[in-house]
Amino acid sequence: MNIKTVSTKPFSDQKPGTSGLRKAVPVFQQPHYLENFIQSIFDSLPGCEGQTLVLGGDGRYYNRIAIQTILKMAAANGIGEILVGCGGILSTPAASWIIRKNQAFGGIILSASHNPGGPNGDLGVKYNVTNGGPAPEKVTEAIYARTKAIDSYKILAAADVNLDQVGSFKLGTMSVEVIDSVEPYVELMESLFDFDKIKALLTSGNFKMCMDSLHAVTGPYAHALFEQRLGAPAGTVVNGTPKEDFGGGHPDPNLVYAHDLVEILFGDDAPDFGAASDGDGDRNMVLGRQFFVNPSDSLAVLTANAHLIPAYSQGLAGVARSMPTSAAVDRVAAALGIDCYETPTGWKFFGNLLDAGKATLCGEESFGTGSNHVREKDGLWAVLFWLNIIAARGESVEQIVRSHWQKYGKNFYSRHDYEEVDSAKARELIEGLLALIPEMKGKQFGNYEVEYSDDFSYTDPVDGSVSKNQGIRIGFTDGSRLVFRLSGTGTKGATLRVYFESYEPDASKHDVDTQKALAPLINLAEEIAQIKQFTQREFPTVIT
Ligand code: VG1
Ligand code: CO
Repeated sequence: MNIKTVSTKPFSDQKPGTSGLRKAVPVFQQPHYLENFIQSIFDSLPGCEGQTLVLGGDGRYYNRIAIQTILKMAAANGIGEILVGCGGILSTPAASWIIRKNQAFGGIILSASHNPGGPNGDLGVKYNVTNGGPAPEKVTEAIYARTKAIDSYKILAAADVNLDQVGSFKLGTMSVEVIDSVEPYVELMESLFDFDKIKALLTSGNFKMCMDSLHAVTGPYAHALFEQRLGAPAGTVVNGTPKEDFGGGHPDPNLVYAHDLVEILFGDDAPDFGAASDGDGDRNMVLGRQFFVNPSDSLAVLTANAHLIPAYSQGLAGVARSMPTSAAVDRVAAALGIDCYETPTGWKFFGNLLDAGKATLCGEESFGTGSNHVREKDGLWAVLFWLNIIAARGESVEQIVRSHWQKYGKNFYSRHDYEEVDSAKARELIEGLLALIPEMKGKQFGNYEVEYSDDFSYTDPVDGSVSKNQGIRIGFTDGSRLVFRLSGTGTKGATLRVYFESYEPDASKHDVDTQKALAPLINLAEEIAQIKQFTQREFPTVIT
């Protein structure tokens, strides 16, 4: 075996963010950049020698090249076996499932999720642990510490291997198993949902759906599930062939970046149901005919209807949501008499709750929902969950959501993103807010009185670990709330996220346009934070 030890120097910018290390492709293309980070992962995993790891990515530009490098480095670092998705493809939830199903030691997922791809787009590397979920902070911190000290890495001198066919072979002494990327995931979904009921709905002739995979990783999964297994007509899945640059778009399922789907669902003769997923398949957007489902509401509706789903019919242990996610699900949890946990942004914080059996469903306002079936959020799982509810209730998406509001009241909710703003100015805005926190309580702004204000800090109820500085919250006595935080996934400048929420129990007021209903809070956020001045923007880049 020809193992080379290559000397290198640390890069100072390899700190993993909300979801792994994300950088522009040219950054990853610098000599030793990817190798340093991968070696730092191996160096931070005591006992990984001889173990099984899972490897795959969302198919974006540089995925194939990076996978070849990682395979040769794994072989040189004494990894026993690698399970790699055919063509180097695994959606994030599928990778999580493959780790769990095979009781692997962990996995490396290549993705920058919803960020654009291509030679000038982004790439990302994320390490997932034995439970199938994103590495907790203590692991990502160890990896980061190692990136700052690294002076060499190991790589096997070998030719590239063929990953385009299922099969097994050796790379040095390491076994490589090229596995079907899609089938195990389809089997998992079939074990959770009532496929007969969903199939009856999709083949009834009275129900039309459109799934937009945005040229990203869910294409092959969606074709296999909806068209092949569940009988929906060919053409149900659009943009279903993954492209290395996602067709030039942002593979982000929201009202701005998935606007083709939005136009179809809000157009004449619209289908009954629309859905989209992101670059790596862990997010979902759900639409009814001329109706948008806010992701925070989606989590609440799934929770309230979980008893209709075979996998969850015995009841839920609890639910969890990220802090900026609206409190709609809290009301359902209270009605069901189950616990509701509030965590920082990012799926890694749900792992312990899921492992400890404290939560069954989890969700984030950023189009992410999932359950204890894997340890990642799962876009197609959410789509199937919705289809199963629709099939079981025989009602439209709009009817289901409206009756939910009728029962629980409505949490008007919106997020405004200011993308690619000046990092120093964004930091200044946050510092300014932090300085205001101590004097906020009791302050009156028009009709609003501040009930509390803090920089959110989370103590994990399972292992007691503390995560500080997770976003600024300003809560008012009427239950409404403002949240400010900086994105940990962007790669250009800074992205400011501002979250608005207010509660309306009166169903006769549920038709008010969301931005109008929240206008007083939106104006207040501007007054308090001087967003226009600091971002130099009149309007947000994305409004959800
Ligand atoms: C964003 C979302 C967060 C999500 C994260 C990763 O993080 O807000 O809810 O978990 O992306 O999702 P941030 O730090 O940019 O706000 V994905 O689909 O990019 O893995
Ligand atoms: Co994603």
